[in-house]
Amino acid sequence: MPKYTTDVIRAIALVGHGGAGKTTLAEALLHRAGVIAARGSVEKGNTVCDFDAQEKAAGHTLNSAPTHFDWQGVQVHLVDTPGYPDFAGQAIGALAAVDTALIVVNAQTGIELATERMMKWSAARKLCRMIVINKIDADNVDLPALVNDIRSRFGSQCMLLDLPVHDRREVVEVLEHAVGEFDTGKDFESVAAAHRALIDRVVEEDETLLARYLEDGQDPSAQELHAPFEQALRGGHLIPILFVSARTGAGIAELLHVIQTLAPNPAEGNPPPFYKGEPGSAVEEFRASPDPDLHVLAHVFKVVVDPYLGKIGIFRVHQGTIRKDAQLFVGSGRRPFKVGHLYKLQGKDSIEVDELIPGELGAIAKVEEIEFDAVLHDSHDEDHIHLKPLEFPLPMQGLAVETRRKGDEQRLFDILHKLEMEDPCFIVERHPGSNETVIRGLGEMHLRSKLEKMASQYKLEVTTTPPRIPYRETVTRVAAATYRHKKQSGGAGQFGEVSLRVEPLERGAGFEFVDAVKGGAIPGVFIPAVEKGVRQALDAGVIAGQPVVDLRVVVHDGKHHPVDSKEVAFVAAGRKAAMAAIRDAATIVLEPIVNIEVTAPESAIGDLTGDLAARRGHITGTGGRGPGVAAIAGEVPLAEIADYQSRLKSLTGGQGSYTIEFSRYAPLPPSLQQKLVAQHQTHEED
Ligand SMILES: Nc1nc2c(ncn2[C@@H]2O[C@H](COP(=O)(O)OP(=O)(O)OP(=O)(O)O)[C@@H](O)[C@H]2O)c(=O)[nH]1
Ligand SMILES: [Mg+2]
Repeated sequence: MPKYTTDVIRAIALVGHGGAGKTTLAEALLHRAGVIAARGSVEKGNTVCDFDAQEKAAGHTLNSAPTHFDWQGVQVHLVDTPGYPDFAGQAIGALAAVDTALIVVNAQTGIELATERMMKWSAARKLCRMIVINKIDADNVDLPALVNDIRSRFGSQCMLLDLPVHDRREVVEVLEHAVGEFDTGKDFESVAAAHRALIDRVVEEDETLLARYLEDGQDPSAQELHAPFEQALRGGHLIPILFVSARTGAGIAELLHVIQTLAPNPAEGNPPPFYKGEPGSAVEEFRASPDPDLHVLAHVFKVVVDPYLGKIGIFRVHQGTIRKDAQLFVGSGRRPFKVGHLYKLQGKDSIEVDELIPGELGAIAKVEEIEFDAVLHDSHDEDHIHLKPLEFPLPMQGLAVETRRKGDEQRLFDILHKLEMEDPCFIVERHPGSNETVIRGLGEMHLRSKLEKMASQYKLEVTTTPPRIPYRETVTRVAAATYRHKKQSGGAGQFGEVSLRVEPLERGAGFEFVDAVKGGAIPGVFIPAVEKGVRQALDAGVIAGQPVVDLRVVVHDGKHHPVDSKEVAFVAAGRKAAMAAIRDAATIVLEPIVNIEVTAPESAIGDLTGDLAARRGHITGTGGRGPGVAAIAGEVPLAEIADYQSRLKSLTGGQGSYTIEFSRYAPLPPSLQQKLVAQHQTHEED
């Protein structure tokens, strides 16, 4: 096995909209690099990256898939990611594992939803970005118009690093090629002009170089340009645009050359945003250094639960060298685990290796403590290091699930728990009150893929129903109440009196409990009991049976009895006092509002906006998403879209799709609130 050093490592994620050709591009790169003898296709279901049965059936990527290959002395770790917004969790996770994001754009459809999102998300992670325009072989593509579009949308720092030539059958790199006998046709300006623009930009990063260049007009050497080029990438002052056809192979060798010579190695990218600090204490930035001889620091960016191999943690090494048989800790865990086998992944294949150096991506299996976002390390010095959390959309699309067979309940929980571990945008909620188990994801397709996986991989059949809407209650004015709990039954009595007041807090603030009792009116030992009672009242809800949020409860007075005061008495008094105050505090019901993004044929947009308006929604934007396809963005109450999938299907002839994410809680209109309150009262009386 060849020995590598970190400077030859390149870690790259292929990101971008669904159908842009990321998986096909990965296939072309792996083929060109000699990893696979023949190129598979998404249509045939035989690509390296879409190896999962569900992906093959769906014809698109559902999970991120790490691969690796060697090219002219560099080792490239390439992660293919899904483009569909339903599976965004996997794409966002991969951003934590690379230095470079290749944002793949479909030449036929231009800038799409995920193009914009990935440009934004990868910038937020300070990744070096390159835009790869794929499908240049296709008919009716207008590449200059697309480049203009990209530059006007993302800025003039998006610059041509290569150009399609000879009828788009080939591509020529313009940093190294100053001039040349290339026929750029009517598509683009000359190679010379693109070359000049690029050099002008790169030399700006280095004052000495710039001064010399201005004076003698000579191009700096490739070697001299390297460092300023990396600096421009790191700073986001340069976002190269490249052209490829994953189908014909045009531009693939040039892309590999760019990866080899210009994509940053782990030391040249922006350092990963690590923090150090014990829970609850101040945190400070921590600089991991891609040095193979330091302590180990690796970050788990993906977890897979395999029916045979158990839990597989897929990680990137940021510092130190992980060796087979080493002892590693997970986060602040006290007990180390032994690295029995160490792997590099190649789609579905795990290739056993002896060590992984900084910059590399790898995997370990059968370690139960490993979880998504965990930091692996080999010394207690690094117990409290974590990576700046990735920002994931908050899943809101819900389904209540129940097993078909009685007795399968425990299995259901176990399986849901496994699915939850694998996907940061999939969550499972248990509602003890209603005994409901609700799964939440980003869209209907997302949840359907989980149900399919439960059926095929785990052989568990479930029935689904729309879940209850997670309403909340909140107070809108200050109100106070006193409650005395007194019981005299036979022997020892119970006595406790609580005076408290409730105060509204801003939306999202949650719950604050303040003990303002003076002079021991309620002895300190009973304050936790009062808080317990208050929390019981808040959890159970007061006017509509929904949890009460965004309020401060200040306990300011009370009474106790030297003999009869007991914990139970103060729990009861706290609960009842809180309920009384909340009843008096002009309490309202809040409902969840979600951001919705609908993609559908242009012809259906009018109907869809009308339909959303009728659902109390409001549209924040509409826009083109490629030929004949449009997108609508807006906000809508979650309660109004329980049946949206079937409506969308009928309005678009099955051509539409949508995703939702949590936006905020907002007051329920009074008439709807009355209905909910009345329902709750009848329920209480039953
Ligand atoms: N004409 C042409 N078609 C291509 C090219 N690359 C990919 N395709 C086709 O585009 C479709 C989508 O390709 P994929 O590779 O699955 O796209 P993806 O970006 O991985 O899509 P997701 O996994 O859904 O995010 C497939 O039908 C490919 O055959 C190309 O360079 N030219
Ligand atoms: Mg794909």
